[in-house]
Amino acid sequence: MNPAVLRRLTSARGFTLTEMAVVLVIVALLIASLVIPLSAQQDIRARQETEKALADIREALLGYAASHAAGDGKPYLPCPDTDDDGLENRTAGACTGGIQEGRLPWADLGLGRNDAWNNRFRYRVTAAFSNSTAGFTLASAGNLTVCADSACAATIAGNVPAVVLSHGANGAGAFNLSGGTNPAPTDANELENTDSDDTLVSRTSDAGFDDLVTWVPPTVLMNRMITTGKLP
Ligand SMILES: [Ca+2]
Ligand SMILES: [Ca+2]
Repeated sequence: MNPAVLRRLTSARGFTLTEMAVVLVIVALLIASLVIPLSAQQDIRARQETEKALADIREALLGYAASHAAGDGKPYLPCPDTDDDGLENRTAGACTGGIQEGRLPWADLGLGRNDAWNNRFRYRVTAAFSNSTAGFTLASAGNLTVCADSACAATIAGNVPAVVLSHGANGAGAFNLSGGTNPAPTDANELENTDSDDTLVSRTSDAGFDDLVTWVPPTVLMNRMITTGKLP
């Protein structure tokens, strides 16, 4: 064979092999992405969507405090919604019946109606922060504690005024769209988020725990009240 032609053929074959290698890598990557089960991909998307919603809800609660003045001119946070109409339940300034935990009052906040698994967000607020007769001051202290587990050996956040959470993909203990409540969780850490007390759990999801939790840190709330001129 003519050496020039042979050289061309050889170089052409080399180029093809390089190209093939690139194609193989791309195909391998595509196969790898398909190997992650569709359900897992959907779950990841749902968690991301719900995390984003919780971040928006936290901002909305700060905005609510900045735009609502109690009878004494001080700011206050909303009461929970206890009858599934999206509106807070308040009587004579205080949360109706002294109930400080229920659904997030999504209609009052203009967002956060459901999480990605079609359950309501749960909301708990400290009474000293939710009174529309006497609002809160810079000296007010939240009484909620966010812990790393139900034993609460490690506190993640203390003196928290308000907590919002999604019960995650398993939806255990969540307020559902039928106005009722899903069966209670069996996991001890998840149970801590349904027992209507002042201790709540936020942790990386594991076999039993998949709740997504956010809260209004007292420092952030107070800073926002000062910068918006609501509190001296
Ligand atoms: Ca859960
Ligand atoms: Ca609890």
